[in-house]
Amino acid sequence: MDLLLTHGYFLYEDPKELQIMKPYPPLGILYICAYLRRKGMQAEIFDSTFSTREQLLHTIQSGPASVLGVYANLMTRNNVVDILRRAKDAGWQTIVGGPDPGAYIEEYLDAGADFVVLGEGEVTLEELLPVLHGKSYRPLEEIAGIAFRSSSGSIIHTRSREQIRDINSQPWPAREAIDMDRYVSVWREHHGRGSVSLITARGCPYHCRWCSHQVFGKTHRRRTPASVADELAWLIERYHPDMAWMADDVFTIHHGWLFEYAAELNKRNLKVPFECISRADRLNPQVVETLAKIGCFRLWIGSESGSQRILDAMERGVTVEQVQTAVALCRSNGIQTGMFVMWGFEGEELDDVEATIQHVKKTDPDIFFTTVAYPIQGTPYSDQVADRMQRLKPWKVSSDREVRIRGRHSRHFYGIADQLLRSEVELERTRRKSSMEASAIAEMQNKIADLRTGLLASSGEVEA
Ligand code: B12
Repeated sequence: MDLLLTHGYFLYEDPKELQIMKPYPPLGILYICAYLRRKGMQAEIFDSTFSTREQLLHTIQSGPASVLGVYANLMTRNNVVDILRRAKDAGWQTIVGGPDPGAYIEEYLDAGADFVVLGEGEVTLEELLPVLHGKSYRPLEEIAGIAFRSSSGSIIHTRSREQIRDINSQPWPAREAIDMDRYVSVWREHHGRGSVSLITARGCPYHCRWCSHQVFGKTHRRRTPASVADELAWLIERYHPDMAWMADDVFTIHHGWLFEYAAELNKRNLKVPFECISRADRLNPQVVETLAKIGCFRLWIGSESGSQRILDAMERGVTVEQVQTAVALCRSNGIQTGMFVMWGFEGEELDDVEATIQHVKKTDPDIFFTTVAYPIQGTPYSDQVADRMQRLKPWKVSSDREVRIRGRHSRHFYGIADQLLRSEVELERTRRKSSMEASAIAEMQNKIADLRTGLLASSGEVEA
């Protein structure tokens, strides 16, 4: 075997996901595997999602040792660090890639990675693996897109890896290398329908200050509508899913593409319900109507804040009104909406929190998720708060989420804001349905008044 690919995500160690049970395979390593196999290399995947840490370690330790490539994001970091260390101990050469390592080159090299791959992994591994297996004597310094330690211990960072120009020429993810049916059946078991994921583009050109552009920069490349339709048709034939998830950062980024894709699906009489993520400014009546026609049943929109001041500070490039209009458009086209809300971005004050509460109440999405902003290393937001940021645990055993930002409102404050938001939205929904007794409504109003008092009282609490 030339390369064993894995990732550090173990579903059975994730109590939150065990309740949600909506797993998808890691497309990045599946793409790499397919590419290397096409080039005649022996690449395999140990998909950790449904497996245990012990099973992975057993595979590593029982050898024979070769080259291990691990995908890491900020959440899987501590598992990945553990895997790298164990693999080194068992004699493997180790490579790490994905969105987290490029932002922490030195840390990953110190934690047991022989190489950090920056950007897309396909071509870099095609060039690196023959050197590691002694089949090529090309100097490592000549291989673009890697960082490693020289024999003197200094870190060598080679020139940037050029991005794959034509992503259509790439083979589809090597789903046959993993137990893909298990993903579909877990979905079906827990949600009554099986789901598959696919991706139509790489990279996002927007510049929201908190978002990581570590792998693809701010570029954007799309596959052809026909190629995506081919993959979808094959997925349906091979795995019989009941729905799909288009895993793009912004699915409706290119309207012309979407209309062509819709025509392609229509021509083939292909329709499978799907969900996707988009931005409010990339939605209009024709786009939403098209989405509905091709089977979109739920659209996720990053709404983030109801305060224009904060949206502008995030460089989100979207207005509060655009979000409200987009959600209403979806509703009138029978598409459910999910909204992401972010608390605690730089400069957020009580008025902004209140604006967000009023915004979500007014917009009334079918679902919304909230998070307290966290600085992903390498983002403008992270640079902005760097001198006030304190890691709560050592890097190796934490993620970029476990940090304190001096001067920001306390976690307690955002906890109350969150409860207030949920209570306000619930009351608003109840009122709309007019299904609740007046006494119950009064009780909810009292709870809201208490929460608002609590929010005000805690607004002076800041992180030390
Ligand atoms: C789909 C997705 C998810 C899915 C994951 C499902 C799955 N198993 O794939 C879900 C919804 C579950 C999810 C959750 C989260 N996600 Co997410 N997600 C994405 C998204 C939109 C697409 C991933 C994808 O398929 N990309 C396409 C492939 C081709 O790209 P790739 O994975 O980066 O792989 C390429 C390179 O990285 C490299 N590479 C990858 N692996 C390896 C391995 C080796 C050895 C080598 C050499 C190279 C290499 O080569 C690959 C091919 O070119 C990305 C954004 C993006 N566009 O990538 C965010 C992204 C990965 N997610 C992110 C985040 C923050 C999260 C969450 C923490 C969010 C949250 N608050 O809960 C969670 C973490 C979940 C977890 N426990 O791991 C961040 C990660 C930032 C970081 N620095 O770590 C990203 C980059 C979004 C962003 N721009 O901020 N996510």
